[in-house]
Amino acid sequence: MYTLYCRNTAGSMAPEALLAACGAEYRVIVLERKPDGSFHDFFLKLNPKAEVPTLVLPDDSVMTESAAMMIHIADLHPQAGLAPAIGAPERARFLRWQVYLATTLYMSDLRLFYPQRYTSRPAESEGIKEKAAEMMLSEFGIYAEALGEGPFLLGSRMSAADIYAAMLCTWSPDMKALFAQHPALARMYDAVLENKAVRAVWERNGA
Ligand SMILES: N[C@@H](CCC(=O)N[C@@H](CS)C(=O)NCC(=O)O)C(=O)O
Repeated sequence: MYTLYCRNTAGSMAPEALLAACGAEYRVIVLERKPDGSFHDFFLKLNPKAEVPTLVLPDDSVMTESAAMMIHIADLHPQAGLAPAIGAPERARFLRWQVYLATTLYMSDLRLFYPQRYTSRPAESEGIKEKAAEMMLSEFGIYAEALGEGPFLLGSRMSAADIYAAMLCTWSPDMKALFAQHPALARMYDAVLENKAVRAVWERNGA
């Protein structure tokens, strides 16, 4: 059984949806902070960065880093067909864009929502936020281009990377405008949300 520490609608939503789509046995623990805002010691021991998602695997080892989780979980459940196998021709494309999403869009989102964490000079926060919003749009544009006709990254076959990209879309400050600008993202998002397991996780998260 997997244990996923999460916060609703945060970076844990994609690994949660992937676990569900794979039919894996898992439980989610929605993380609560202590009244003073700090984290409980047990969680800091699991993840010194105190971030979600944090995943405890069935063998009790701990995993952090959402992109690594998406790849690992999908690999462990080949019957779900949510990652091309090692050596398959589409594997490189899948890895490339899964890692792209985590290292560009996810990071821009964090700067947009928590600009004060990226500077020691509070007066700079607005500038960090503005630049992050600009970068997100350009990074989404590059991804939309990569999707082509899609609807998924790998054409007609959904993969873990699509679930992750759909999560990132929900963090866009204006999803409607984003989809109007990039119909490929809208097509991908709607196609991902057609998956019943994914939709149920979106609903549990209140997304
Ligand atoms: N590189 C990490 C980033 C995880 C991350 O930044 N998570 C955010 C939520 S989306 C978090 O828990 N931040 C700590 C906080 O908000 O206190 C990953 O991909 O898993």
